[in-house]
Amino acid sequence: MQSRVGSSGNLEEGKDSVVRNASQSKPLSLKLFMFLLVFLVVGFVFSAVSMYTIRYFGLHNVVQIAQSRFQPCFQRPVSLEGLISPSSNAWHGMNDSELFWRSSLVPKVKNYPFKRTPKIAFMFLARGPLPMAPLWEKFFKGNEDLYSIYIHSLPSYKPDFPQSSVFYERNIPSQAVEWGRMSMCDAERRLLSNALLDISNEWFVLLSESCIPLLNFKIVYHYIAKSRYSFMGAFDEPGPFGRGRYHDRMSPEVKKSQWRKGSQWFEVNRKLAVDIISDAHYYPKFEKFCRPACYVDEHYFPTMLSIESPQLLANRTTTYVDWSRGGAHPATFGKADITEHLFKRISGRCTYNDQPTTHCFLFARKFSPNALAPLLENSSKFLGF
Ligand SMILES: *[C@@H]1O[C@H](CO)[C@@H](O)[C@H](O)[C@H]1NC(C)=O
Ligand SMILES: *[C@@H]1O[C@H](CO)[C@@H](O)[C@H](O)[C@H]1NC(C)=O
Ligand SMILES: CC(=O)N[C@H]1CO[C@H](CO)[C@@H](O)[C@@H]1O
Repeated sequence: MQSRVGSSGNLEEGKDSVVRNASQSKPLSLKLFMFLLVFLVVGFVFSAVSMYTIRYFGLHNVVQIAQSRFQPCFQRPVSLEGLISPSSNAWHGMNDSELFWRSSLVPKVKNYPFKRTPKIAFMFLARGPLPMAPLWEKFFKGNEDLYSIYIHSLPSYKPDFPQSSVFYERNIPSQAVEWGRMSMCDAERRLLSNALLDISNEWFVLLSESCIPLLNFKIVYHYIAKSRYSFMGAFDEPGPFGRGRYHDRMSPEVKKSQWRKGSQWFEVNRKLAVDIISDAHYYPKFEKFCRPACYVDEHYFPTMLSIESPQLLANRTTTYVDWSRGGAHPATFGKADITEHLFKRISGRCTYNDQPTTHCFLFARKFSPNALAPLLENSSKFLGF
């Protein structure tokens, strides 16, 4: 206490003495003038010498090195944190080439030096709003460490999810998409790339705005996490809508016997996601020769992955869709369709980890917005959550 009071008192005294000196005799200011003159001359000589040495001995390198040595003082120290903690906002400033390059980086050391809880990335490919959002909110509730969400919508669409929503700030930088064109695959790759930025995302599910979950989160998570295979639909279909869409000039990268077809709505693991976004071998062929009416989104990933990693594929999708009504588009389920009968009907015959099962589907489409209310009301009965 005392010393603090004392020192501030000294400062006050110093101020007083400066004021007094200013009005004192001339010899002192002459001395000061001489001192400044000497200082100026020394400074001039020094700068002349240093200019000379820089010009003739290239000493500017020394200056540069000295500068670069100082830089780390002004930057944040390197840490793992920035790489492993995902950003709460899915938006970023990277363009596609920067994003795809960044998300193709794969660690070579297999053991993580931190606790990594593998998550499912739910990737919504939508035009604009997500009419089924309240049902998804209910589905996700209580499983916060096990999922992440990404939305690709029309670039003009302005999302308006409230801050409390799981969809808040989950829109990624997006571009226009045309049905059945390469821009559709580009959007899917863009979603995968964004989801790959989060090192904890291990499985990647593509969904549309008309999709709903058919089971509760725990069952869905377990089903995907315990599967030996990724759920990419891939089959060889003779006839005009299968092999008929193959173009001879896609050879030798893709032979006719390697041509596959499958549902656009897939689930892939991290390895396959990286393979998809870093592919430069098959992409040009599909872009050039799979043109309408080829529907590239039904062929590119199934064909490419069937050639590269057939042993990793279940060759089926887990997203149910009803083609029984015929026509070019599948059936849409509305309010009147939301009955116990519908969900009993959604079963099939398939294999899970090489065992036959009737539990083939985790998601279903297409549901119209007016189906939301009866689904929400009866979700515990029909969907188990
Ligand atoms: C992304 O930005 C980089 C650097 O400005 C540029 O070289 C590259 O062509 C851009 N890529 C795209 C797809 O716009
Ligand atoms: C999927 O199909 C490929 C051939 O394209 C095959 O090698 C693979 O074993 C199939 N997967 C399963 C789970 O049967
Ligand atoms: C098909 C069905 O069971 N619908 C039910 C959904 O929930 C509402 C409200 O609880 C019931 O009135 C419906 O019968």
